[in-house]
Amino acid sequence: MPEIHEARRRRAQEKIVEVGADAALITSRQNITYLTGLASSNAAVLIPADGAAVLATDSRYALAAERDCPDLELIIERFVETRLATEATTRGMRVVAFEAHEMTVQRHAELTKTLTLVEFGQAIEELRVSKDPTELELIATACRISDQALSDTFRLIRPGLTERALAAALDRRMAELGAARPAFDTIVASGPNGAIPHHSPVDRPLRRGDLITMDFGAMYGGYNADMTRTVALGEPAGWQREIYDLVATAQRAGIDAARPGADVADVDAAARDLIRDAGHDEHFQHGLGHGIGLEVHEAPLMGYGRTGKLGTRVPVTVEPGVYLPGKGGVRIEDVLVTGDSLHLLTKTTRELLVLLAMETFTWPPRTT
Ligand SMILES: [Mn+2]
Repeated sequence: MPEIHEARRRRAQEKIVEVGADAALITSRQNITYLTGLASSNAAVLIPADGAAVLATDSRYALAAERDCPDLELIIERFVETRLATEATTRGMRVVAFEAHEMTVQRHAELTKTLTLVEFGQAIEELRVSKDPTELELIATACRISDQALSDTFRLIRPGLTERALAAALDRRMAELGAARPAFDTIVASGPNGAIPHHSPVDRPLRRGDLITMDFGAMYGGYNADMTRTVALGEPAGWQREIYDLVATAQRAGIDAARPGADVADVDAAARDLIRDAGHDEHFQHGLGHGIGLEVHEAPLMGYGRTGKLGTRVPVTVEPGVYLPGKGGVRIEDVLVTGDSLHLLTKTTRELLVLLAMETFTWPPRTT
């Protein structure tokens, strides 16, 4: 929808004027998608402070660019940045704002041969924080696919199934339900592996008595979901139920605190203080959550030491965990959208699911 992207570029132009540049050279892949509609692994866009934008991408994306960005001046060229630097000079733009966090030292050196570069900061990322209805609908769809894939995969969970097979089953189900791809490498962490927050699935077979943490999400229409559930395989031990209930209570407190106007450090504290008061301070060391959209992790980041207040229509995750080295762990994560009322996009129950499948599963299935 070109008019949406044009409106976004107009807001970007206000930021370009603010930093005193003649133009901005946008090189972040997600920012290019946000401002033009094009998803390309090799593109850059030159946005003048005043006037029409110029999009450069290579021939592999020419047809997609003509289709998705009919309103833009298009340059098909492999060396997108140097070409746009030349275009800027030719058109009398000398001072160009650039994205330092999306630029190598080498490319920067090349561009400064012809341009005066000034830092644009994360101006476009700031525009992206609060989502429009189209974006919220895409994120909601990505979350619906994730919820459904999890619910369809529960029945597979039984002793003998490996972490890797369970992760593959989740990924496959998300694809069948319409996901473009998993938003990130799916985490399945069982038993003692659950103590590693970002464990990569291995060939460990699930065992009765395990807690199993699944952290995954679908990507849909360029937008991401990110959710985590921890389930028990067989009746949980006392310590397992205890940390589960603690994390669930902390997560609820974090969700309730994530309101427009709230300081991100206070949202983090709402959950973290409960975990600390239960004696598990050292067992929860990562941030409470993050914004989500075109990127899985984007502004605002919610953790201690982070600053800023939540706005409205901001999708954020809330994902406290407790990790006991050598024993296991629990994490529960949802996506909510800030607003006047509670608006959770991931809806799978947060009660502890106790899976009682008693037969052993062989993977891959035996062929006879
Ligand atoms: Mn997350």
